[in-house]
Amino acid sequence: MLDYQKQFIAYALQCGVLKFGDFQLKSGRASPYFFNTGLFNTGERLDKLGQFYAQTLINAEVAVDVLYGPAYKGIPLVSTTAIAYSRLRGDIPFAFNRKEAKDHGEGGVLVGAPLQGNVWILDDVITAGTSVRESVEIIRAASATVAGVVIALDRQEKGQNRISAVQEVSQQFGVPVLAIISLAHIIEFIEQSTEFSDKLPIIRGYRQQYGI
Ligand code: OMP
Repeated sequence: MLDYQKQFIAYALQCGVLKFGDFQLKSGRASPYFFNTGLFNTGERLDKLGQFYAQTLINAEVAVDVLYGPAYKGIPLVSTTAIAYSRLRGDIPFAFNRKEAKDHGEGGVLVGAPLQGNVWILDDVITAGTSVRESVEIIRAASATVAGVVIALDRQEKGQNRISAVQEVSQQFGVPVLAIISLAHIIEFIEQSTEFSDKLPIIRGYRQQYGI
């Protein structure tokens, strides 16, 4: 685990984004942990979140021409990541979509920079992959390349096809899906901490049962 990944987990715990307890997931599974990115809900938190996304792209040493955030949650995400990325690597264009196409003014569903070259989709967590699918269609319709997807957490859980939602998206569109952190990092973090050591057996058990 890299330093910034450790810092991200510590910060997510501090903000209440990462919680341990009993949670019911969209899939119906009972999970001993939950990651609620909606709690990155202050200026400072959003600022830091953008730095972690930008760091993930930079660490992956990939070509990045445009950042794309699917509405609605991807809009603050792409804005803060573009700011952070521009500070670390120089200016970077960004774009997002409207949920409702405008039929007047400039028209269309896209706002921001033109989609061209290697476009990276920024999302929070992938559960069913619906928003990524829509984003891929929009980007390809603009004749740009979907270079990949960046998410905050990869839960590394088996879906219906025995692979994870992240692997499914990656295979279906033939692109990498980068995550700031994964369940494996959370487990490593807990192993190294004294504060959460009591959570280790139940989280390991959960991974044993549902992990990929
Ligand atoms: P969308 O961003 O709208 O796709 O929602 C993400 C979904 O993932 C929501 O239904 C959340 O409840 C769910 N989710 C998390 O946000 N964090 C987790 O750790 C696990 C889930 C989940 O239900 O799998």
